[in-house]
Amino acid sequence: MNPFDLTGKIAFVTGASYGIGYGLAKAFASAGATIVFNDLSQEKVDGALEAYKADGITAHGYVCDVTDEEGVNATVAKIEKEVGVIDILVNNAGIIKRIPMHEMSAADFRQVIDIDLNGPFICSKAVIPSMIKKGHGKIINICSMMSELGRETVSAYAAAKGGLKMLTKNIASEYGEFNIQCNGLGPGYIATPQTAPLREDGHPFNTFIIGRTPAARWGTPEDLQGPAIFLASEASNFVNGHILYVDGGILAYIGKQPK
Ligand code: NAP
Ligand code: GCO
Repeated sequence: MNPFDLTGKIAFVTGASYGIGYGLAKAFASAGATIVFNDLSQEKVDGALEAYKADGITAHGYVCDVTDEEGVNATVAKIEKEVGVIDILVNNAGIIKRIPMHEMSAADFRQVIDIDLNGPFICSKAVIPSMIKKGHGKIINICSMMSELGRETVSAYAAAKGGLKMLTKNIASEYGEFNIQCNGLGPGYIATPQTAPLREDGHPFNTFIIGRTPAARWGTPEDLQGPAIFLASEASNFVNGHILYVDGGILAYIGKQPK
């Protein structure tokens, strides 16, 4: 028996048209799972369906905003009717706004919290009843270095990702008895569209992160695939409320000493 096998499982990865979510969905598909994802526009969903098809994956895409509770509930009901009950939920959809806090509007702060923290609450709440009925479930919340650390200009994002760490622990605490495991995956700095502005040629942050990462490189979505399969599979059935950091060693490292 291969404990990492996802054959027969239905994985719903939010915001998985590209970036980390797309990478995780590909990994789950390679382990045998059926892939379901959502995005904000039909255009993005259609584009992603083509990309999945080109990668040999028959995915199921839905237009849904993770902050819209009615829309999420309707989408989960549609998925259950059209594909089947969700076994694995990955709360991946997220945004960041890099604005000095004293210049950030309350509306901007609220929007980040809404998508990055309220969204995972809404999506988890939508899938848990069927997971309880089915007798098992996996919820994986995509946390961040900012679940543990702060930095200039990302106050809303850090507050959301810190909250997501505790929401992860609380879901684990409240639903562990139903054989539902809720864990976090905490990527370090990963090369995706979200971090593209930080990786522009000569951007000081690019040099900073490479010096702050023992692996001395940016991560890729592929670096997250193995850890995500572990958290989505039977191999992690007694792992609950844990944040698995996949950061190349950032959280262990004080930073490269000046030469
Ligand atoms: P990304 O490239 O910006 O992709 C984010 C995805 O989420 C996009 O598909 C986006 O769709 C979708 N999305 C945004 N708001 C949504 C909403 N309200 N409803 C549904 N979908 C929505 O980001 P990423 O780098 O792949 O990051 C994915 C997750 O990993 C995020 O939670 C991020 O905070 C986290 N993370 C990223 C890094 C990193 O270094 N990249 C590190 C740690 C954690 P649209 O394109 O339609 O907007
Ligand atoms: C930033 C980056 C980070 C990454 C990630 C690190 O501006 O600091 O966007 O926040 O997205 O969350 O784990």
